[in-house]
Formats: sequence, structure tokens, C-alpha cells
Amino acid sequence: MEEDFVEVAWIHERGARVLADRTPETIERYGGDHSNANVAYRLASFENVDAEVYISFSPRVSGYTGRGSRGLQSTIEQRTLHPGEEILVEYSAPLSLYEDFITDSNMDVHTIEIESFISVKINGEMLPGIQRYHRARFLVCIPQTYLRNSVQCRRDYMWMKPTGDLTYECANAPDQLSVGDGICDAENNIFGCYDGGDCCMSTCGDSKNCEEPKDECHDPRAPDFALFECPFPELFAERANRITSKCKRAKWNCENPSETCLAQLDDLEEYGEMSVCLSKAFHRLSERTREVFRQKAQCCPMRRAKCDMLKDVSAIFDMREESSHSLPCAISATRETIMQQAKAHESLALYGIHTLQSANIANSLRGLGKKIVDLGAWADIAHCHCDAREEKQVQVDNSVFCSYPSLTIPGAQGKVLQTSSCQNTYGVHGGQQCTVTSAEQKEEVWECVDDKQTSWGGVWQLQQQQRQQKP
Ligand SMILES: [Ca+2]
Repeated sequence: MEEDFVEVAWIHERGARVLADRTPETIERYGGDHSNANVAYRLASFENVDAEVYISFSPRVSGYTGRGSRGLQSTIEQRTLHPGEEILVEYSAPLSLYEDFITDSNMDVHTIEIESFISVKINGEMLPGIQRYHRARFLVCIPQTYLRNSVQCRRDYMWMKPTGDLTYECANAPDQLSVGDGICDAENNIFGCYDGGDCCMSTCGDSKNCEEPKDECHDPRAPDFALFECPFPELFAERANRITSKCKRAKWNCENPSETCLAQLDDLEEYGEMSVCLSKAFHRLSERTREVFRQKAQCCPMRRAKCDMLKDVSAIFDMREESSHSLPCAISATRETIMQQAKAHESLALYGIHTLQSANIANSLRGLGKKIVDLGAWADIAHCHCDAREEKQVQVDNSVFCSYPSLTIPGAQGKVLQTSSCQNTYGVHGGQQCTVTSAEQKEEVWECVDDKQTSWGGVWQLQQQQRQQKP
């Protein structure tokens, strides 16, 4: 006897993430609308009579802590499945369904879940043996920083653009036999070929060999391409110089770039993030190419305004690792040194190789209670004019130590400690200053200085009594 049954398959992507942004710019940039949470059933009938299918889809949005989960509008689907038929029942929870919750900070949206019940009836009888309950979970990416092929989301995770089908030009690869075998072969990891995808996690495929860690991803189309990389700066510079030298009109047309052959400069994206490549290849660029990029940067009014910001701060820091070309007014700094360097300045601005780098560092400095200006990528402000400035050095003397500022600064217990680096600390070193305000809103600056008695001891010295603040 032939066995009669209905096959039910629940389709959803494991570990799926939705991007909570469907503005036209984002859709264009990432090749489509990625804000929907999609699930589906594939149903196939091997019965010889019609089957009635009932499906409910109930989306639910939950916060980061898991508390305050909220059910959204459910949908019921009713279908008739004819004998021998195969159908797909799709459901999509659109952004419009959950976007109101995203702006609600109490909610702190983290996931969307879609719960679904399915039942299949034949002649009014429920078919047994079909799994009735299904669930899919989607992490919601609330964009913080838009990157090349990915988005950095709130809560520090990433959303990756789906790669689709990539093509590789591997005719020049020296080891033809190992292209596409899942093992990253450095000699084949050349521009355009990238060992047939073997060197990036996201493009390697399902081969067992792909499980080895991939740390040489040089394909800028892959979402796991490192943010601060420009693996082929020579090629980038060569191509850029060729474009600008061939172009008759070496003036960038802000309104209509496609009118000049300089629009081809946008093709340079295939070497990596433009700002990163520009920084790494700058010394190889011809003067003509540099001038074109300068004009290009000035087109954006927001970038033009950034140049003006340089005047409004007492120090400008360059956070790039390699900065052979920098703004004359900038001071080189690293993530480790900037906290200390920042102390000597009332207000500061910083830029990095990439907007993400500068944004991250700017955020970590906000606690200092100073005015912090995030200038973004160096490439965006490289055209600004500024003169070199003399750096005020804080000489930190580690041999001198003043313990517990909140207790030891004279009269501190009746005053409010303003300097964040002096709060909740077991002590500061010689040369460091702490600002306190008294009940009368008077500001005092105390510095930890050598006590000249012990080998390590420091005492507090009042540096200045500042203006009376407005109550
Ligand atoms: Ca290979």
C-alpha cells in the first residue's frame, strides 16, 4: 500500500540578523532591504485528496535583558494543498512592525522571534505526526556605524552583508591546483583572485578546510575583510595615478562627478575602504592625484565644516598607527597614550584611519569631561589647513604618589571631585591634577607633587583658585 502523507519543512536561517534600517541609502549600499525577519514553510502533498493547512505566525520583540518582551500583530494563513502539490508559505516581519520599539530606550530591542503553529487537516481530521510548533530567532542590528560590507550594531556585534556569488580572476595565480580548495595559499592571495575565496571566512565555502582560522582576508568584498586594511596600496596608488593622469579635466565636479573621468576614482573601492587606502598609499600618490582627492573631500559641506572645528579645540590627535603624512597641527597618539596626553588640554579633536576607529576612541574619552570632537577619517580632513602647534607636555612622575584623592585633597570631603581620573581611584602620580568644586561653587585645581621627604610620597599643592561659577 502506498503511504499517504504531507511533508512539512520549516525554513529559517540559523543565527540570522536583521538590519533595522531600510532607508534608500542603506538599501543601495548593502544591495537590498535586509530589515525583514523572514521565515517560510515548504509543504509537499503526497496525499490523493486536498489538505487544509492552517498556519499562525506570531512575531515578538524582546529587549536585551530578556525582560519586557512584546507580542506584535499575528498573521493567520489558510491554504489548500492539492494532491501532489508543493507550495511555499512565506512570512516576513517587516521593520514597520517593530521600529517603534527601537527608539524606546526602556525596551533596548535585541531580538525578534517568530513563533508559528501549523496544522494540516484532511477531511476535517488533523494529520498526526507533524511537528506543530516552530520558532525562529533574529538578532536585531541597530546600526551604530556603517562600514564597507558590514554594520557595527549597538551592543558591539556586527551585521554582515550577504556576499552572494563572487567571481574571482585567478588566471595569474601561481598555484592553480590549490585555488578554491579551502586552504588559504598566500601565493594565490593576490588582487582579484584571493585564492578563489579560500582566504576569507565568509567566502570560503563549506569545505572542512574552511574551518581553519582565516586571518589573511584580502578581498574587500568579503564582510570579514579587516576594517583597517588596504592589502594592495601599490596597486591602489598606481590605478589612482593612472586615472588622474589620463583625465583631461583634473578638477573634481562636485555637482556632477560622472561628467569627468574622475568618477572612475570610485572604482578604487575594490582595493578596500577608500579612506584607509588613501592613508596607506598617500606617499605613492602623484601630486595631481592628491589634489583631486583634496577637491573631492571639499565637496561635502559637512567635511568642509570639519576644517573649521580644528580652530575650536586646544589639541588635535592623529590616532593612526602609521602616519607619515599627517596634519601639521596634529599630535600622534595611540589608544594607550591618549588618556594621558588628553589631560593637558581643555578640549580636543581626533581623527583615525577610519571613522570607526575615531568614533570608538572618542567615545572612550567622553568620560574625561572635556570637549571632544570626532573628526572621523583622516582622508576626510587631510585637505584642511592648520599650523603646527606646540604640545603642552604633562610630565608624569611615577616615583611620586598621592593616594585616594577623594580623601586626601585638603577639604575634599566637603567638595565635589570633578576630574574623572581622580574619582574612585586608589591614587594618582606626580604631575597629575584634580579639580574640585566647593559648596560655594568655587573651583580649585590640586596637583600631586613630590613631598621631598619620602622616596615615593606626594603631597597636594593648590595650583589655582578659579573663577566663581554661576550657581
Ligand atoms: Ca587554496
